[in-house]
Amino acid sequence: MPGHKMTERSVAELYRDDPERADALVWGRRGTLKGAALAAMGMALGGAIPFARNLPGGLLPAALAQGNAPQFLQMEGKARLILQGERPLNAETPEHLLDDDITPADKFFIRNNGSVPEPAADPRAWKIAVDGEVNTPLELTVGELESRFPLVTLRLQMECGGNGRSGFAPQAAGNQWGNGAVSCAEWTGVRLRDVLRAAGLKDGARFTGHHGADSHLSAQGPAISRGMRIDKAMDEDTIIAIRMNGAPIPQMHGAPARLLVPGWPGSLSQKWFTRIELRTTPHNGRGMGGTSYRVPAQPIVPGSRNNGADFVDMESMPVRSVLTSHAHGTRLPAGTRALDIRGQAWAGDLSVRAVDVSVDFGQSWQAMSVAAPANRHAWQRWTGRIAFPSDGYFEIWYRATDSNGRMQPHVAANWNPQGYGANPISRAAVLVG
Ligand SMILES: Nc1nc2c(c(=O)[nH]1)N[C@H]1C(S)=C(S)[C@@H](COP(=O)(O)O)O[C@H]1N2
Ligand SMILES: [Mo]
Repeated sequence: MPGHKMTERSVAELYRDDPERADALVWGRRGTLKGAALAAMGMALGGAIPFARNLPGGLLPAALAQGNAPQFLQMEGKARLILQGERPLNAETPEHLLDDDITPADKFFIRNNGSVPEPAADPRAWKIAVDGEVNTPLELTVGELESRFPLVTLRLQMECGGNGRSGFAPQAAGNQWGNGAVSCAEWTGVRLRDVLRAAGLKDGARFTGHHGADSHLSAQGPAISRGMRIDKAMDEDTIIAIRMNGAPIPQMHGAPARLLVPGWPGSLSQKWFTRIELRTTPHNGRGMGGTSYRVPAQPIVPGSRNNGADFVDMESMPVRSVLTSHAHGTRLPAGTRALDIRGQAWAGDLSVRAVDVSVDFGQSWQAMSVAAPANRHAWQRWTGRIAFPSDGYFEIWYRATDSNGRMQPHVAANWNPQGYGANPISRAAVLVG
């Protein structure tokens, strides 16, 4: 291998400047890390690698696998979210800020497809129309919704369909989300099914189409307009929300009313909600069809072109976990041998059966305790204690398993052009000493 020609210093520098090239040089073609190269990698990481013997061949240590330094959102009422884009405004919550069981407004990720509308002058007079395949089309104000239908309060996870997209190789189009395009707030509102029943569903009402008040930046027309199968619309946890965490919904998150469709792609949870149509055929709004919020029914060649004709709509989101007690890149005092860690896990319409953690590059796994959800569609708290045999560089690998037994895979699977459904095992680098 070429390592013997390099000084340790140069390898460390190469890792800083061009980690992928450094990795290729260090690992060579044989994929075993030895001698000078191992020492060099340790130096780049800031400590020895006690479990180096388990490091899978060619795997770039998580501490070195970072892209460009992130930019942060600076906005009144918002935490230091990772900025994904300014026009339209998109920002993701760093994993370690997702530690609350109920996501506070300041830590709630932002996903816009267009402009953010001006606040309504009179929120209670905001109108929502129900039309299409119904016996009695309705137009209800937010005030009428509140007085006519029972109010429910639920903790509901909402996750962008593209959460985890940065896990795809080659890179898929769109915001390069890590794991932080997710939230679990406490929402108050009325069940969508109560409102639909009040309008009276005709037999032909098989699908919904959702509309909001925002417009697209590049062209005329709506920012996004998606729809779903009627079963999900009639699920008892699908609501028209009018309060978030006991307060009016912040303007950024869809005031004065938004749909909340937990467990399915966040794009269904229409903000600034103005109208729902009942349809005999799938909705054809912006964000429907082709490769939008759709995944291959049969795997396609990663990086290939595809018009999505054979794709299927993404429905229940795949299982995922976040580590919230310690940020990636945490440095712990020398001599630290035990660490209490925790996080959240969720699985679309399913629940989470297990969360397992490895600190030896996947050689051994340890079960964490997983709490029951506060209600269906709430995320679940996991906790546990891990041990370090010595000082050095470690990676905490964390992996959740859903109630059907499916677990997060080692690498993002089922590549698709717009990058939906990536839920690989996550790795957080920790340096002890
Ligand atoms: N009207 C409207 N609703 C919308 C969107 C939008 O751009 N406009 N974005 C959708 C997407 S893709 C997601 S993931 C969620 C994000 O909600 P948040 O910004 O409150 O986090 O809202 C959904 N609802
Ligand atoms: Mo989204």
